[in-house]
Amino acid sequence: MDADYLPFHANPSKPAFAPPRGAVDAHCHVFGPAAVFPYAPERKYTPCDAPKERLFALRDFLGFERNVIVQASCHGRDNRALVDALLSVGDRARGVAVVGPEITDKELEDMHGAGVRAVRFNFLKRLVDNAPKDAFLSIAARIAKLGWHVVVYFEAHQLEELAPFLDQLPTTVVVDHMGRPDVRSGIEHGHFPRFLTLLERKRSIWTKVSCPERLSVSGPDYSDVVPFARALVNTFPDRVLWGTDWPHPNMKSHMPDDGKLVDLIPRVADTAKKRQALLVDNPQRLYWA
Ligand code: 0GY
Repeated sequence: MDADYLPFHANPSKPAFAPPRGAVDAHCHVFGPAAVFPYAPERKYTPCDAPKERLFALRDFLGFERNVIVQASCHGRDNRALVDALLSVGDRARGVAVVGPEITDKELEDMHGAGVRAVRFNFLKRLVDNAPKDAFLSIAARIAKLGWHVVVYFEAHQLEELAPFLDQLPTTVVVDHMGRPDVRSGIEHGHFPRFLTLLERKRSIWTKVSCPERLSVSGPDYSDVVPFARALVNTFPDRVLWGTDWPHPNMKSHMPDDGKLVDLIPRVADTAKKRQALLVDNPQRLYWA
């Protein structure tokens, strides 16, 4: 593990909010254990091991029933830890893989059998050396045939440049962490209005109202992030997902208490109907239909 890497919270609090039956944590990761599933040579960080057993124990403790596990950059294109976690819980998890153009149709079909339903294209320069759009488009055309979708991770300032690429994707597209707005700008200024316009314009684009701990400037009650998530939940109630982002790689300021993250949900989705869509019906439709 890197010297400055913060491990996940050892004793998160029990949330006061009880998620509805069938609730899905739609953004989380498994890391290693490195002795079994080594980290990728090209990785930009070396995390603390965060094995599947810890993830599934957290799922139960927080009151969730299912997970969508997202391949993170520290495992590169080696999806073995992800697939192993998926196979060990059957229908209770789905996966988002990272693949390159070298992937064979047989490998994609095997991943589908394990529960993978999407690929992730990561555009964060601090996480990946390159993000080849042409290769991504050819991968998207192939995975579309399996009924999969695309998850994209970028920062708010990259949206303008990426919009034509997003327009070319033939599948549903899920944008990680609300497109990473700069919360100091407020919801009516900066890049966030452009993101809202994109979702208005394209019904195939969804987003995760996740990662207040990464976006907040005000600190661990995350009040400054709530208006962004509320705006998305209220405007696009059938195209939003929620996730813990456990084990929260690359946090520098603090490590969030996962129970407190769950307790933010009623502030973001203020009716039972909105919470049912956010936590159960939307992920069910996208990952389990
Ligand atoms: C996240 C966020 C981060 C890391 C990754 O693939 C990754 O390594 O996604 C980050 O550092 O912002 O969603 O886990």
